[in-house]
Amino acid sequence: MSIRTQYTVEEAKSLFSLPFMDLLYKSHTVHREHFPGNRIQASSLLSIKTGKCPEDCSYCSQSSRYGSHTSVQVTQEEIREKALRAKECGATRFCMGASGRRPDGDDLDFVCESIGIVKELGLETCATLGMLTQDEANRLADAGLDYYNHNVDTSPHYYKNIITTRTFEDRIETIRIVQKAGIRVCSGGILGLGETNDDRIHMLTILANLPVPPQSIPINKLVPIPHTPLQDAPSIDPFDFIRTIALARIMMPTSYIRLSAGRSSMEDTMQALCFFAGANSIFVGDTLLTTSNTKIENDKMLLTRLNLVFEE
Ligand code: SAM
Ligand code: DTB
Ligand code: SF4
Repeated sequence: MSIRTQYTVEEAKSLFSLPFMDLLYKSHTVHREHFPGNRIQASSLLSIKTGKCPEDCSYCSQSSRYGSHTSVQVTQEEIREKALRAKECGATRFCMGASGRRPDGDDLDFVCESIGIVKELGLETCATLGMLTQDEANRLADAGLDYYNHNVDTSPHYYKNIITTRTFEDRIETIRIVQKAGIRVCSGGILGLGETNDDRIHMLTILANLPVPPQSIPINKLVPIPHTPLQDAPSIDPFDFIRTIALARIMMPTSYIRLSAGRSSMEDTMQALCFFAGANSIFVGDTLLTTSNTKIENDKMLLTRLNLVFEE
């Protein structure tokens, strides 16, 4: 079956504004054509270098502009322990995140070695380290990195309201570099930054129209962080959030859609609707990068109540 991935923004808008039930019926049907039902992939996160970031991303706890003045680095022993714990929680992928515009100093050597440690435990690896040169991406590929996370976050038009120290184009360029190195891409966005539905639709259309769409698409709900410019951002309408997931599923039918940050502030019923709309991945574990995640006991209970199982 040929899979359609080229969409105009106008086509995406008409999908997004279908009657809610029609949109979910369509997205769930597309989901079942490409994935088995009732299965959720789980990933786990660890911040390997936290804080003191020179970038000004308005949502982030780690920017030095909003008070993060110290940098903390984990050891490889801690990485091994956290990866083992992630596996116990049902994760099949372990994502190592670092603050910063791009890797510096010994960062890349450290990550390349850590990839080996995590893979030895039988987990897939993901890293999110900011911008990369082609040489750095090639080194990560040689070390066996499975996925690289690099979010576009929002629409090109709205991007400059959220981050001024880099551009939307910079993000796309790094995605291109990662793909050229043969690493699978994880790229999505954050909802609740004050953007409109048109911004959300535009962001997804750009991702879907990439020469190869990201294999993994995280949809984050903003976790408001005190002292950042977005600390009081109004929370997004839940139905618009669900519509955005459904649109991502329809336009990127073979990608995993991850219901990412922000699950702690969602009712179980809201999460269930997101899964019905096409989300088939979550982050498990006590913490995301710097903030709390849902408790694994609660996630397991939710899966049981919905007869969902973790993908192995
Ligand atoms: N420093 C690297 C970079 O910016 O590419 C990697 C780490 S960065 C924290 C990874 C992603 O986490 C960001 O691109 C953003 O999409 C997401 N994120 C950060 N803070 C968030 C928050 N408060 N709420 C929701 N998502 C957030
Ligand atoms: C993604 O899209 N979300 C994750 C991961 N990729 C790196 C990060 C969420 C961070 C939430 C805020 C925090 O814990 O600092
Ligand atoms: Fe730095 Fe990444 Fe946070 Fe932006 S999102 S401030 S680049 S750690």
